[in-house]
Amino acid sequence: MTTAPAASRLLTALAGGEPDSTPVWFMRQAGRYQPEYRALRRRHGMLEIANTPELAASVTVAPVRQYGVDAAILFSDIMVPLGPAGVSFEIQEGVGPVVAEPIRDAAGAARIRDVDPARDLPQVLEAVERSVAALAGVPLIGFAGAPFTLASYLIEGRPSRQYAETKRLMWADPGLWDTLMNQLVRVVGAHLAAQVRAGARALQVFDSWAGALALGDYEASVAPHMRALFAELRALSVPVIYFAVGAGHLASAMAATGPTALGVDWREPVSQVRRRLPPGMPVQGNLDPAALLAPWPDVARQARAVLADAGRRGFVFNLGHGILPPTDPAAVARLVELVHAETQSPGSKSGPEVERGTGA
Ligand code: 1CP
Repeated sequence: MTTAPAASRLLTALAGGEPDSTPVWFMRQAGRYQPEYRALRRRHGMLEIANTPELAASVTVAPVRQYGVDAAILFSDIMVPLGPAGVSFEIQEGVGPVVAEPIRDAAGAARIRDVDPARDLPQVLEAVERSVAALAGVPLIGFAGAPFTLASYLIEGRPSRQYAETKRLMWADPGLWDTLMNQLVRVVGAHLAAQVRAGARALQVFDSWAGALALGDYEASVAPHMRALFAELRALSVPVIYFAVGAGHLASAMAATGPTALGVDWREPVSQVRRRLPPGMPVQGNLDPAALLAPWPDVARQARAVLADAGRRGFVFNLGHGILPPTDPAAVARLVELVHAETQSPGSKSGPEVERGTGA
């Protein structure tokens, strides 16, 4: 690394500033809706792609080249660091992560070991390095699952709707819960720090399922661990986005744990969530992912409504959750163009074609 990275719309917005156009990227921007990804998946498993640096980097970088998004997100999964932590799992077709031996007791929690990413996850760090090199200044977002969301997979053993076992353990054995959460903070903290050292310039922590918790339970059993995690991440000096689904009731409690920015879903307008956040905290969101399945005039109308509501300062355009598999990639490209064109500041001369891939 010889030169300072170029200024970036994403980083400007995450610093609370007003970029030349609103930055846009999408959760799950690399995935099933892309014919190229589906073709690759016919030959390789999801985890095989994530664990093969050349493949992971090419899948990571593709949406920047194809759609002109302002950031890439590492192609991996929130479960990946749990492998070397001692958890045996697979990603089942049409299901998601399935854990061989769900954690229900102290012996189970004690199986979660520390992870040294340089030793245990070198292929992921190589994927980060290769992606960063190919991105030519466009920032790479590193990520991890938040301890609660990881704990939900570890305890339930698979995707869940009720999180009944997770809540049961949280209430029945607070000591065991804290032991497990502390250990997950260690694993996640080490994994995120290693991604930044390998070149990631922003981080997103996915607490996708935290919205299932009552506010009091979030504050008592999750927030202290998030505070510890974000305090540790501050030393990395990169912005950290904290995201959950269906978690409007948790917005101010989540913001108080110390992330740089909050990722919000589509259920509430950004302006309304902002009233519950510290003044100036950057926000990312929040077009309904299903909107991208609608005819273009509906996509455009809803995207414009998000932009008008959220404003330009400290705002990163995204969906409220991941891109849905039936989405047309052409609609994704068109949406990126719309966001850039509609938010272009009067003084900036370069259009979307010029900007594409430069990271400016
Ligand atoms: O075979 C496949 O292609 C399976 C689909 C898939 C993909 C493309 C899975 C299984 N994981 C991934 C990649 C992935 N996972 C990324 C890639 C980067 C990008 O966004 O482009 C990321 C960021 C994740 C993170 C992830 N995995 C989350 C957090 C984001 C979210 O969706 O809320 C979660 C909850 C998971 C678990 C997971 N992995 C896979 C699935 C289908 C799921 C969700 C299962 C469930 O409903 O609980």
